[in-house]
Amino acid sequence: MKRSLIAVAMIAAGITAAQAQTVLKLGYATTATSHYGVGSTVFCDEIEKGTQGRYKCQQFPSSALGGEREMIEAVQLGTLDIVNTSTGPVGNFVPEVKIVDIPFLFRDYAHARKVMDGPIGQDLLTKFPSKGLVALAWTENGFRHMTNNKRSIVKPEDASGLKMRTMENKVHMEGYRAFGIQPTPMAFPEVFGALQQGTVDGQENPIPVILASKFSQVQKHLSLTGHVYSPALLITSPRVMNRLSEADKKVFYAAAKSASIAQRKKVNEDEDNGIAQLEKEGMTVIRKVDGQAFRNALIAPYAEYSKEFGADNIRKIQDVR
Ligand code: EAX
Repeated sequence: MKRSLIAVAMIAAGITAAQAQTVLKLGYATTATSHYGVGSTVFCDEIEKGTQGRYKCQQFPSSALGGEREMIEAVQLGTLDIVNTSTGPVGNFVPEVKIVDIPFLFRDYAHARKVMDGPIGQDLLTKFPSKGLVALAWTENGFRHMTNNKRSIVKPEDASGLKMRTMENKVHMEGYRAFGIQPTPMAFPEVFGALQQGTVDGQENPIPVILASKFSQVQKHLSLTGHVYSPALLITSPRVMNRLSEADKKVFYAAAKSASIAQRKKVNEDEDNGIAQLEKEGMTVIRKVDGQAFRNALIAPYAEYSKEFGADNIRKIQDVR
């Protein structure tokens, strides 16, 4: 009799523990071994450990759940719990964020990361809840570079007339038009096919994405334009956060911070080793790009950006040291 009571108690304990475990679906655009995968895995490991297994993730890499805009919509609708996404389509949901997508706004990684982790970046995170989203932390995609199949790009004239895939991002497209590019907005899952079929001549992405997506198989030329910094974000929803205890909320925010550190470290590694790798895979790499010529081409778009975001807000970002 006593033995069966213990057995029942143990089964009951097992059932409640299993029942108590919540599996959160987390999606992102690139492979599980890419920078997004590394960051997301650190996040998932830390929330599982920090909540004694009460929360864990099911990851959906490689755009398995659709493009980044679709995944953000799904988080808003409640069919997805968390997305690790570039800011590409985020401005369509939280317009204030678009300011960080201005080409040539950031000098280098140190400047960009300082702005994101500082008062300006943290203030932008407060703009999400009113849109049915919760931004846990800034992760990172990286500085974007141009690839194409037609010719090497050293100055804007070389990019002029090229049909380039862009993210669904008006700030980017406005700038790229000033380089003479024909911007073609497209969700990320369609990019490899479009390059392969020649629907577009080229695209622009950070080294970690070009590497992870094997774009060397469908693109000849890589120019290290570094024409825009591409931040990323771990985004969830009030629906998920409201279920968490205060202690678990702390675990989630701390895990997101660790994910940011790990993802940035992976971006650094890919930047250090990836260009030589892409050359080995057959790409022609232009390292010496005329950055000033690209900046000069942006005078008119910057006048528009100043109207949209305020010249002082742009100056505040540029002045961060
Ligand atoms: O965030 O769409 C893009 O080009 C992004 O860089 C990609 O989805 C990774």
